[in-house]
Amino acid sequence: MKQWSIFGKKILFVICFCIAVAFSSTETQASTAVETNGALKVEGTKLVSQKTGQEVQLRGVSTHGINWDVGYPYISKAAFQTLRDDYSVNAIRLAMYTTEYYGYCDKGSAGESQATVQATLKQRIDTGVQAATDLGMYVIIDWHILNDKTPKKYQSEAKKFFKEMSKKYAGYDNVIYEICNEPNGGTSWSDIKSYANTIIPIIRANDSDAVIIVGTPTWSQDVDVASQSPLKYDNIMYTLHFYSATHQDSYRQKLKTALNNGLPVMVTEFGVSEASGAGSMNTSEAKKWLDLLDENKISYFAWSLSNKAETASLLKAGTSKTSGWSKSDLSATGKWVLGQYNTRSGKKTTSYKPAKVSSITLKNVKSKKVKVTVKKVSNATGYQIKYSTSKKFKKAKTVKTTKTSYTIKKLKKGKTYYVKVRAYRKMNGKTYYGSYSSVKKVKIKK
Ligand code: IDC
Repeated sequence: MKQWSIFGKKILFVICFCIAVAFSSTETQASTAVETNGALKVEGTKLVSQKTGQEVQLRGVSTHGINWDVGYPYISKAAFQTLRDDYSVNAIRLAMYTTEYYGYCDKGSAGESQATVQATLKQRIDTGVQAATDLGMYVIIDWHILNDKTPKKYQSEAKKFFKEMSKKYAGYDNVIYEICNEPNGGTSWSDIKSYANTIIPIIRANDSDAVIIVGTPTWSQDVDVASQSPLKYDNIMYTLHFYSATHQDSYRQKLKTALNNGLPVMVTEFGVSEASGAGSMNTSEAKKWLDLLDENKISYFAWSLSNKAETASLLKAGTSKTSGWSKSDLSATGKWVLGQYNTRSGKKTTSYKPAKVSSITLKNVKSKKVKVTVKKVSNATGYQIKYSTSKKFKKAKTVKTTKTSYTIKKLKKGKTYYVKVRAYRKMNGKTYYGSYSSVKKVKIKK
């Protein structure tokens, strides 16, 4: 018998093991963007998979500056996975400011040495690259120049930085280098070209075929200018940035000119706000932009994954969640942009949240009880009843029931109770709540 039971345990183990393998393999069948496409290359104006030869379009999210606390808390596998699984995001851009906010080249008011600031920033980049890699997402390392205006200003730091990065990530199929976010302040295309012609060979020496993104004059708007005199390297794309409440038809015209001239473009940053990141949203113009980009299979990245109180942020101002955001954790911009991502990538958005309870009735029955009857909500697993002697539900009690009627006991005679009910639904181990019914009251007379 003993022998048998050991044997039995072994069989059980084998069965469990097989089930585990079966499950893990079904999980990996839904393959990630990087599993499907591998390394990328540029062909004509398109981004293409080196593996399949198919055109690839990235729908990405840019971090805010990874230099400070409205940016770096979201560099994690959990955050990126939420974006990937719930909002159809297949790429991340890690925006590292060179001057603002403890910049890589100008630490500003940071109390640490410049070398410490740099080490911290490189550590954050590595966390981001590893998380994206684990999740099969593409990832841009962005040298986020802005107040420094011309990439020439910190060219020697950029040389060192990209040498180190390209050496470290040479074997990664998913890493993309963006060498200068937004040249501005009158920086000419020929200045940018001279910088690019310095940095690109440094990256190429370590990583011969990585895709490299080059900024264009006037805050990366002048792709038309770049298209008249492109760089002489393969696998290069040029940046166009837009903020739809500011940049509209005339800027789309610049894109059309650039494409007509054969320039490969990537929108590594866009917003539905004004160019300042604040102000009003303009979703009808944003829709025109995304339609044009989708038509041309141009990749785009939304600015920014942050809870900073500004229109451009994808998260609700001040939300403390650093991953697992449901729609209610997103800002108006986040809801619109990530909703577009889901729709445009063909993802069906299923809302597990049950409907609001439309009505309830209360009846005081003998022995200080109240019978609560709830109008049935389809798909609800059950109902949560909340009651209190305070109108504001102070010190409220809650009970759950899977039935549409429930009797609350042990109430206090002579008191008035306020009651509201919401439906809940259990899906994949999570509980989703609907909205509460309106409040009803009942006096305990018997
Ligand atoms: C903005 C941030 C904002 C920050 C500001 C200055 O959203 O919180 O205070 O930078 O550092 C860009 C830039 C990007 C800007 C963004 C919105 O690449 O750094 O971020 N924007 O102004 N180009 C056009 C708009």
